[in-house]
Amino acid sequence: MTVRKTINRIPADERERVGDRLRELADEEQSMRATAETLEAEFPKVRVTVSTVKNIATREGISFSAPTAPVAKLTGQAKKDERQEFLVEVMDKAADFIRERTPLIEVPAYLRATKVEDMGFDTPQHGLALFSDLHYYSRIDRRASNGLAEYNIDIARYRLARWRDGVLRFTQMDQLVIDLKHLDIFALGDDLEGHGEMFGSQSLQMSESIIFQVMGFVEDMTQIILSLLERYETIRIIKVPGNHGRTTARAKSSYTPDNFETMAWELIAERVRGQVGGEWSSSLNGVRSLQGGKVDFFIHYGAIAFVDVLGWLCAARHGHGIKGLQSTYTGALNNKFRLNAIIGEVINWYFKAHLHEAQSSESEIRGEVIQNGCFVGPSLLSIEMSQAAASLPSQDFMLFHPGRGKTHHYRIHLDEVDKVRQLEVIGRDELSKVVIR
Ligand SMILES: [Mn+2]
Repeated sequence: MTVRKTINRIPADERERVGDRLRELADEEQSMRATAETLEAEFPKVRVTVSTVKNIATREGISFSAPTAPVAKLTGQAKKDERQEFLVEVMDKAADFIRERTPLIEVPAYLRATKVEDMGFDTPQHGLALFSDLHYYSRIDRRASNGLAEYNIDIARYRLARWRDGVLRFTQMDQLVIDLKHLDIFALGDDLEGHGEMFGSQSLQMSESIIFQVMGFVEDMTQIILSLLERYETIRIIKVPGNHGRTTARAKSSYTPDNFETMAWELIAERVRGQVGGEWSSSLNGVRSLQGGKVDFFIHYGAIAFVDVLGWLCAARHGHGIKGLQSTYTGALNNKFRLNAIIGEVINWYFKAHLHEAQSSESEIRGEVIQNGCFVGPSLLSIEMSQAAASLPSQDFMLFHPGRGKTHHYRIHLDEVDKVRQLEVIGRDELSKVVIR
């Protein structure tokens, strides 16, 4: 017995003859079933089923007036044959589909390259590090939170050094293949805990007065910035004020330029200038800048900074009074959309801080909001409020490309779980028996 071929597998001229004959049979008011049977009898090399007839009729616009009798229920061998035929037809159709499909574009040669010089990483990129919510000299007593929050100057200094090392580590990794010589630091505020009267118990939750906070921060931060020059040729620092640097007790009475952080960064810049040079100047908008040395500073007295990073427009602010990304009409996204309108441009990257929780959202074409984490980790406030929250302390670090924008986004975690959360469950473990004297 010869194996019949499906209609698509026979030579074109024979296919045409089948088609012509099909049209004739349809004109003779044959049913589809009768047509299929006649065609199978007349063309012994072709398999013609009712569905073959139906497909050709649909494609050629041939209508069958005679109704097709319902299929008699097949049993035994007939049923098996029918199934076999159906299977062959499906496989033929699948083979045709694959044959007629255009292949995807090939993997480019530079992606198959094994030598770095053939890989095409020849566009210089910039690093971009967010720095915020250090709250230097804040003291969260572990005993006040039952171990769910703890922070003090030793923890803060450890995490500050760890941030430096994290930035240097990712930089080192990327410098193996990328031309990466410049770092932008966006200092988004709350470097210090504050003057002690921002809220009722603040003075109980800090270990130094504001002036000593400034002195300690200036000392350490100067050293940190200079050590980042170990892997970068140039650094640019954009500083905006945070709410914890304010000089008034209440936020409502606060005047943005009066801020202890702003003063601290002027001192840091002056100390850095002594090591690596630069000249001071002020813009008409009051931006205090130190430029021309290895580290440029742009210290803002207003709340929001606008910065061009390799052609991409970035906005930076602390974000006091602005909710996070989960707040639909009143949060950071809404604030960004409004700011787009105020300045008359789509801000490509909008960086904020304040809420101590890392978040990001890309909700526009070429527009993203990135909320930086913090150094503190959980606090009394974050644990005790109704929307209780805790996350590992972190800071975001990115690489920017002139054509592609943000290409890398790292999160530098600053501590380990057991340092951030010290859970005590009475009756479960031995921890409750330890007496701290
Ligand atoms: Mn804040």
